[in-house]
Amino acid sequence: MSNPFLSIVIPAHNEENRLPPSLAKIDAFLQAQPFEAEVIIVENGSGDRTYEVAHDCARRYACVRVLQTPDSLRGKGLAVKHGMLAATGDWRFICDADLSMRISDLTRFLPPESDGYDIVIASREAPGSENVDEPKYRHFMGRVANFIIKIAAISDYEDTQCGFKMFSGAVAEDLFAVQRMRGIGFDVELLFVAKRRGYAVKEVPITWYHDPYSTMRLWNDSINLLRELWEIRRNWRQGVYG
Ligand SMILES: Nc1nc2c(ncn2[C@@H]2O[C@H](COP(=O)(O)OP(=O)(O)O)[C@@H](O)[C@H]2O)c(=O)[nH]1
Ligand SMILES: [Mg+2]
Repeated sequence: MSNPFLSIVIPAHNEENRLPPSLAKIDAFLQAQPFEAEVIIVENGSGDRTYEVAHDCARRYACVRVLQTPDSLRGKGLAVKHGMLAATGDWRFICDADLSMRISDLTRFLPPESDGYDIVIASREAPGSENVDEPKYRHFMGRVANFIIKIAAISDYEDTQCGFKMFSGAVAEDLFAVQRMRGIGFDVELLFVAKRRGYAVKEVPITWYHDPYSTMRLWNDSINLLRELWEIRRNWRQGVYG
């Protein structure tokens, strides 16, 4: 297959249970679309059979392939960068393994809806969005994180952290080449650099179905996010992003 229209990049860490049902939904959706697509699973740092399960899925679905980051250290940012730069689609979509939005909503991130935009991000806070089954404490933590992100790095968005983001191929090549953050600060970093580059970003309100299983480590990931926010500012001052 040469240069598909769409690449879906799925970061996967300890996802042996959630990957198979999500890939079944994604494959069924893609089968019904008029365009070519590839799905790239990027695993790292798992303590379970995620990598083997991903390969089982790749054998079942022709559009799926599996990558691992070189040093097998964990990190969502590391995995997404690896997958996005390996992808060749005209449009490239980051997609959490739990698929906590309706797969049919994917068309809202593609032309004609994305016409005139370089990046289309899902938002759980924009008018028209909905949170299904999200516990109050999780929502509160998300709001605190957003408050800190606004002060420290970028104040344009109510939700930088949602795991569904579309990039045009050219913009993905540009942004992911300079992305440095290995953890969950990578979304902020991408949007921070995108703003400085003048890329046009669209927010799409989505219905979010909360999945109680989480690969996040509350304390570690929060501390890492703070550190990465600081690193983003330092990198910018030092001209790292060009
Ligand atoms: N490759 C990789 N993926 C990760 C890592 N941490 C989280 N992810 C993926 O990031 C996505 C979001 O994680 P999830 O546990 O759903 O986060 P939550 O929705 O915020 O609770 C999932 O696809 C995870 O497998 C990591 O260290 N490496
Ligand atoms: Mg999730």
